[in-house]
Amino acid sequence: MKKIFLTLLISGITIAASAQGYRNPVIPGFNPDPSVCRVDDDYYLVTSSFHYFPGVPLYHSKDLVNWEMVGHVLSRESQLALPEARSWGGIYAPTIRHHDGRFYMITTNISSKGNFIVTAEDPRGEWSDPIWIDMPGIDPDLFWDEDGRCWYTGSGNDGIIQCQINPLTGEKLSEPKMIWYGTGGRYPEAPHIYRKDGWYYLLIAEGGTEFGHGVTIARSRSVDGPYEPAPHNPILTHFKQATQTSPVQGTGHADIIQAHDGSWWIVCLGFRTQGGNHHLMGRETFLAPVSWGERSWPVVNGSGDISLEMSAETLPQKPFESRPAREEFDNPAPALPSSTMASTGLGPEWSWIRNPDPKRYMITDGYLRLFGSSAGLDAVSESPTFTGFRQQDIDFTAETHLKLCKARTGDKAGMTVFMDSGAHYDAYLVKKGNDWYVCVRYSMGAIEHIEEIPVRDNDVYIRITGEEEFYKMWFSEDGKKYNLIGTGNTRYLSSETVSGFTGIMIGLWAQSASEKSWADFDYFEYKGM
Ligand code: 6LW
Repeated sequence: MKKIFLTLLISGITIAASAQGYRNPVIPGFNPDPSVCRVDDDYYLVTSSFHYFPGVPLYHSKDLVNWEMVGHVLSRESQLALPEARSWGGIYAPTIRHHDGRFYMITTNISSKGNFIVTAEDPRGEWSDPIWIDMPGIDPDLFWDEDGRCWYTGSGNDGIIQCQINPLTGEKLSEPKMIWYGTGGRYPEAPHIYRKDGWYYLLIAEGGTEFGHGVTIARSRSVDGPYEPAPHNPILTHFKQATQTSPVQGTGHADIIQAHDGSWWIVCLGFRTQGGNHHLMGRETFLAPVSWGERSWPVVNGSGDISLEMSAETLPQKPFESRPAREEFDNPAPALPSSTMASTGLGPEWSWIRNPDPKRYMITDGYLRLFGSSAGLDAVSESPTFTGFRQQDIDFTAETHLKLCKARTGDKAGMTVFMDSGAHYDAYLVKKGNDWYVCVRYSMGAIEHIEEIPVRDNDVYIRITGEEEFYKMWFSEDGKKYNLIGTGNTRYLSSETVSGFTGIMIGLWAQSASEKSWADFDYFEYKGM
């Protein structure tokens, strides 16, 4: 039961109910490298997307706790080419900022030409084509100084590199300069610059995005340094005795923001461990309060670490209508302007692998219709017929009902828990001659194992359940009685086992050598426990 504090403001009897406490992660599932900006009392947050399309998910909030996914910044191929990108390629960390009435998002496409900016007046609308910047490295940040100069600060050459730029042309206006190497952790990265009380603050991440991750900060009287490190670095880490047994690990890659009520907050990435020291849902977005303590250095959550249950007093909470657990595929989602995948009718929570062919996806007659191609889930360069939904809970149930139409021998379709091309468990229907089988496939690098059970016809229900140690695959012929057909250890699909920077996507997929068949999915249901 949340205690509600009622605050009576002197200027009038205005009752602002702020809530006590919230749950982390505030944006669950594969949402790493968060960056946040504010316009009045609207907050916009972006995360990395690697080889998934569209790129750079965009979230909106009124209170930093409740977030709604409003689309993607990179929604067209002219913004996001992902040639042969893998789960450690494509789009790395983004930064979102608002300046003089315009939104800017800067990021890196390591599978294309590197660092670039896109801009928009309406963040939910169409963003510009890329403005490329000839700077090395990743994790670019944009900062406008009081004199109007715009500074690019990024991670490159084993330190933090900076130059003045024209953000509308990408032109470099000063010689690049190394401004800080961090406090000695490997991979000093994720820089952001802030101006407060006459200081320039440089926030970075060090230690690498695994268990040794942390956030450090330094400050200077001039934007290009020299920067003096805080005495209490790392200001946020779980790589310390007090938190190495916490269910939250890997905290780092952060962005600080002042809320519209004057309070300060930090968003960061972290991951929830399961089955020992493994994580499956990728790095997720967490929130913590910041206080400016002694000699005006920021202190995160009082102790420099965070938890799943946070007791901080929040902004007045304004939750959004939650997404229905079951998507019936009978109402195409409103198309985002100029989005390549608008024609599919699928909402922003769905993602594709590399640049998909929109013609292979459509919502028609109340079905999501997928036209399989010869590319399967093990493809490393093409875009298989697949659309994925982020796993957001350790314990969940995902379910669908499909019919495989005009199928030839070998054509298949089903559901998958997908970490990467060589790391997924699939439950699917396949045609062999005149017979139909439901199969479970364990794909773990060079190891593949398939089990099959004969079924009556081309119409089956498939369910995948997740828990701490296992994914379990089920099927039903009547939608009532489900039969367990497979059990896979979560650890063999974890980021620690597979590497890469993404997280599990629960995918609907189809594959057809003949390219003449299609799969009709009449619903997808996801319930977190
Ligand atoms: C990102 C870097 C990092 O660019 O991992 O955790 C890289 N931090 O800052 C990919 O997410």
